[in-house]
Amino acid sequence: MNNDKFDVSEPWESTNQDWWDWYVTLAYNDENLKQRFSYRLPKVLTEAVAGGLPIEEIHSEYSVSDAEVTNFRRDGFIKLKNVFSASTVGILRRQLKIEIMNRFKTNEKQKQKFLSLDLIWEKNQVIKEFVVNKRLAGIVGRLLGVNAVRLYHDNVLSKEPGCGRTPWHYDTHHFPIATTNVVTAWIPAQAIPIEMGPLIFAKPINAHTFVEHLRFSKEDTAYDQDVWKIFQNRREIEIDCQPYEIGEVSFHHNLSFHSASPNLTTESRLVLANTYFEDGAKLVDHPTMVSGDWQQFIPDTNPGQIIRTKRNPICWEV
Ligand SMILES: O=C(O)CCC(=O)C(=O)O
Ligand SMILES: [Fe+2]
Repeated sequence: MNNDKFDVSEPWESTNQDWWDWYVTLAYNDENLKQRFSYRLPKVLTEAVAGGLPIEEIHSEYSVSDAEVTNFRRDGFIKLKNVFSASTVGILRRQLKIEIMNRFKTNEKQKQKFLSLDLIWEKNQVIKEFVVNKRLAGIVGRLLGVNAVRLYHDNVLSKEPGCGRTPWHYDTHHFPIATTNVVTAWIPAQAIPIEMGPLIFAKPINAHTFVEHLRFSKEDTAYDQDVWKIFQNRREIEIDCQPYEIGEVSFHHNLSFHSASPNLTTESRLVLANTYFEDGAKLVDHPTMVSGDWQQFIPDTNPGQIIRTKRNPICWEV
């Protein structure tokens, strides 16, 4: 990597996997936390399901209450249970696993890495049903109060056993979309106990204003540690670190500050993370390095133009 790549004002010129390899080095990790917890997947996730994917069910409307919308807007995130049934999560998990195994060699998987794949929905029909998904995009639409929602990208995330924390950040850092109406649906493909590395959220949604003055460090864990210190010392801020049940999905706004714990278990923490945004939004004027290789996700679009490519289909509209 040349020095230019460490200038955050420059575009990122490498792959998304390189981006994650670099990004997790910015997280502070407690060296004493090396213990491995054994994790046994329940049968519903390991046994083949007869009858295949319940297409209608997974695209049907999920009812979001007014109180849930209020909580999302106050906190910047919400965790909703039973968005998918356990057997549906089993189908998703099998496909995510196949894609990860196809792409990464076993020795790479053993390196305690944060493995990432994207644009998988274009080649895997089952995963496509979970990405261009009316139920998830509909939840996002109602949480944001908008009329139509497009896909920014899918992300298959496999935090391997022994992989450390994900650094504190908000996604506004990453997404070159000129709107604050952006939400990521984070869909675990198994339950996530605390030891496996659930997402950790700082609430309320304006937690980012307490850390905006901090200098972003692209070489070490200083920024991550500085954010932690401020969040721990401010009475206005509460840290939410809760396990996920099977079928539970979290939705976080692009202003929500979050990180994730290390995976101290013996099993990969498999997640599908889909990011959706309000239809009509434009590409920002100056995409930077922390946006990763965004041109893949928004092809043939110039800074300032409305985003409406084939890779950004409308997934839900009123
Ligand atoms: O999976 C993780 O540890 C982090 C994911 C994340 O930051 C995101 O989906 O916005
Ligand atoms: Fe994030």
